[in-house]
Amino acid sequence: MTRRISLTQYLIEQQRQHGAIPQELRLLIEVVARACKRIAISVNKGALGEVLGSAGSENVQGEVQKKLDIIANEVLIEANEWGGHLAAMASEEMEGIYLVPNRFPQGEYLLMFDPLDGSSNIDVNVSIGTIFSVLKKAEGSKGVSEEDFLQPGSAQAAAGYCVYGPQTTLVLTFGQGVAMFTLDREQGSFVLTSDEVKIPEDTKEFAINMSNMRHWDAPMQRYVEECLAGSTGPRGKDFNMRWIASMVADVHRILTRGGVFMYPWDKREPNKAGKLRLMYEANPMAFLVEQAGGAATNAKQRIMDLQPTQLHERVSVVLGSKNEVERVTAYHLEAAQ
Ligand code: AHM
Ligand code: MG
Repeated sequence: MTRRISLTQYLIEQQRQHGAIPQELRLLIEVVARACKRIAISVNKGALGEVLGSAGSENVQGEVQKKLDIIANEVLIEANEWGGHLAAMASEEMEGIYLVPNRFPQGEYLLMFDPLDGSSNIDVNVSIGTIFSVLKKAEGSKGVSEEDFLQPGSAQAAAGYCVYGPQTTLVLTFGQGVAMFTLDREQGSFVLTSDEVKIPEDTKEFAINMSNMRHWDAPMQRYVEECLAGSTGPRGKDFNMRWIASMVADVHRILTRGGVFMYPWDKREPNKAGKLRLMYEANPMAFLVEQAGGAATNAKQRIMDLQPTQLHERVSVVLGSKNEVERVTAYHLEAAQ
């Protein structure tokens, strides 16, 4: 019988044998995983748990909040505030940072999350997920403010997501590869199901919201037009397209079988760099994708090199199979010259 490795065991082994993670970080990830299990339970209840539909409020980005967006945010905060490993948290659903209350011990880590990504899919029973990114407060910095969070993605100590789909899967990186864990509902624990996640360098599958095509810039249109031209076009091969409208689910497919995911800048709101958020969507996904051998850019530069200036900053995203990401990026750099 093959040995089943639980998330707890995996994390302890990472800490002990490989020295890959400090104890505090291990505890933090365990707490995040526990919160994800609670979110998975609410997601699964659906209409029976009265968790569907709008909450009747808007978040800082002016998006309508769903009941589950708020529930997931609360679950993550409640689970993480008392453990002693965090200094503060930040979320897509909260305008400012959330300081660990004084009654709890303070740690050195900073946790950022999109509590429920793919909100438009909640009510229609399509995969959604939680995305998270972990940073460490700069040494010697007293107290904690929004400034402490404004570190490039390359400074992440850990990142991951949990996708609530036909299976609940937790995907993690500490900067030494990517591991996937599947939730065993009977046991109530995450079990390691893949520890050498690799994205193939080449692919014939792209993911983009095609309905926005007329608004993209010329290099983006060129790339997709060439894919659509298939075997008789300049690429000489047929491409397939997938768009789930949940970044977690689209990235999960790419980590599983390759592909390229794009949410580019477009002309409708030229002052916005893109739709997705840098700190708690693009950076953690870029970290996972690079650790699996893929690449992630904003169509010009490596995402993890970008210096954030705001907590809720947006960014254009191109990530996945390396050769395709490099091609999209090259088209943009060529056009900029
Ligand atoms: P959300 O964080 O409010 O759910 O928005 C992010 C989502 C991504 O998961 C997904 O890739 C994208 O928005 C879908 O956008 P669109 O509705 O344009 O297809
Ligand atoms: Mg969201």
